[in-house]
Amino acid sequence: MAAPGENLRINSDRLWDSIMEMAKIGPGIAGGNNRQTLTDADGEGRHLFKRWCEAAGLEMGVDEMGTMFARREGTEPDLPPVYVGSHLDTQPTGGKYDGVLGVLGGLEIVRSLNELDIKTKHPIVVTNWTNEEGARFAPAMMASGVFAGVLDQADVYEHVDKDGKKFGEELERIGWKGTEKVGERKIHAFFELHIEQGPILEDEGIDIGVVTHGQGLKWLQVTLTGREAHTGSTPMPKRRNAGLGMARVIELVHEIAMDYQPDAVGAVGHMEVYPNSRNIIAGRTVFTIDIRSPEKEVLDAMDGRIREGIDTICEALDIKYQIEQVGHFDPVAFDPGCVKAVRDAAERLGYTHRNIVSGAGHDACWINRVAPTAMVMCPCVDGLSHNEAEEISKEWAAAGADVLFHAVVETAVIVE
Ligand code: HGY
Ligand code: MN
Ligand code: MN
Repeated sequence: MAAPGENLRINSDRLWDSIMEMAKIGPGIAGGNNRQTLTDADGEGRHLFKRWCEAAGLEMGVDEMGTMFARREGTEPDLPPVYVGSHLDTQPTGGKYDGVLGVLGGLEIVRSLNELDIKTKHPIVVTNWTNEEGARFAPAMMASGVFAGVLDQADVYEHVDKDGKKFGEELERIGWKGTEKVGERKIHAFFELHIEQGPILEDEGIDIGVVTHGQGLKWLQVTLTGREAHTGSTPMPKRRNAGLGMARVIELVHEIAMDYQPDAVGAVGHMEVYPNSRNIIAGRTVFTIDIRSPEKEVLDAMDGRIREGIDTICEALDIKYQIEQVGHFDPVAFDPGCVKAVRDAAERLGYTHRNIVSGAGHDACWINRVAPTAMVMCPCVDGLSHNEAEEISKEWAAAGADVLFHAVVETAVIVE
């Protein structure tokens, strides 16, 4: 006799169609998406998600960070719900699946439960966390960070994008600032389905990543100040070249990350040069260093060495520097019970699986601080993400959503 729900499967066509429908909102220039947080496109995507949730009989709540919580009632409404979700905002040159798979995978679970007329003891809440990417407004995982009590809401409301627009004002402008206090919801467990955003699962031909840990991250925003001068008539020894300083720091970050292989990573993805004129030596550069490691000691060691190196580089070039930490979380270990539910589901469903450490940050990394949390990963083509060419197969999406389905309903407890 099969255990309750043993043969549950999501409807993979419906999931895929929903992902493709969402992908039409905030199209990129190369087949992916540019649906950055709190833009009109983000607002449009939120409305579509809300319509779908209401069509599935869910009750929508929105908190003061704009995070969306779509609730399916349980037979015991007073029990804390099982939350399942991710984010709908994308990078400026993002893919169709990063975050979206996790939100719509959660919605697909509800749609399937409705279709099968299955009830669960605990309510289930499908979640869209605001500003996971941190591309338009730093830091990443912003709303989940406020929910977990590690970021201050009033502070992040004042964070500005490159055009000087404030987060709090943009949230009001798109009409998605809710009234619910952030972080008051009680979470029985949280599950997040996400593409791996790396090459391991595809290279090894494995369907499911059972995410045991998430690596730690630091974002250091550096401002170098030299002196603007003529690129033609200024003798080399008299230059205070902030552009050269940035180039040397970028090389330094790479070299230091290479010292801690195979796991540490480091790069500079955000760079601004002022005045950015062909024949003016850069007087000021602003850029963000992104370093990560599964080991806190390594992350701290890289941080320290980079700061020392910046001091040496600036001394030699006679330029000034400021360093501001604009993002940080230590490596996380996900809840063993939830991780087991994911692993058992993959096993039961006959999917190949392996333990994996998440290279990317996710909302689950913060929610893990306030509730038992785990993640399910599926492969992506060439391990590529944060690139409009990001691609997955329908089968990978279905396998991930099936495993998510089982882990969620097992935790929410099916009512016979
Ligand atoms: O930066 C990250 O790891 C995530 O994609 N926001
Ligand atoms: Mn993501
Ligand atoms: Mn991302």
